[in-house]
Amino acid sequence: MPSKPLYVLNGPNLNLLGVREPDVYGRDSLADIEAACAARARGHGLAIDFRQTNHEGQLIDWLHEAREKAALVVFNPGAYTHTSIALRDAVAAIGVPVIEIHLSNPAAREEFRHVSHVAPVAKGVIAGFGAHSYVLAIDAAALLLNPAAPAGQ
Ligand code: CA2
Repeated sequence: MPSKPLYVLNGPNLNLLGVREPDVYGRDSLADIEAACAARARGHGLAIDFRQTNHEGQLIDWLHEAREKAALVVFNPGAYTHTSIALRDAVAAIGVPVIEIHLSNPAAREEFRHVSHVAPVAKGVIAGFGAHSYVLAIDAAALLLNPAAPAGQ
């Protein structure tokens, strides 16, 4: 198992989780999700560094930082998913696997959410399982980082 942490990066408005729009995004706060990710990662012998920002440039700086400091990035770019070529370029540039995640299933929502600029350069995408999308991504990260582990562990 790697000594570097998993970065879990969250984009704009995700700080509002649990406060507004529970029908779309669930009742868990981002702090609840962070606790669930940390516990799941611990079970895999991994550590996480969990962050949120409302600023595109900050996400790019964190992705660049991940190049040296993270084993893998779990990334919910929020609405920037559908708009940001700059984030796509950063994900493509860093050489660290990135798992794109979403609470909702953007493909089942408005047409403007059907495009992800990040997905083509991500290792994979997990979407539509609410807060469980994050926990499933931690499991996927553990699998990617330790592919020899038997299924079910
Ligand atoms: O489903 C996801 O995780 C999204 O990345 C969430 C983004 C949305 O723009 C993407 O299409 C899909 C929006 C995050 C906004 O989060 C809020 C949380 C509570 C209240 C209002 C917004």
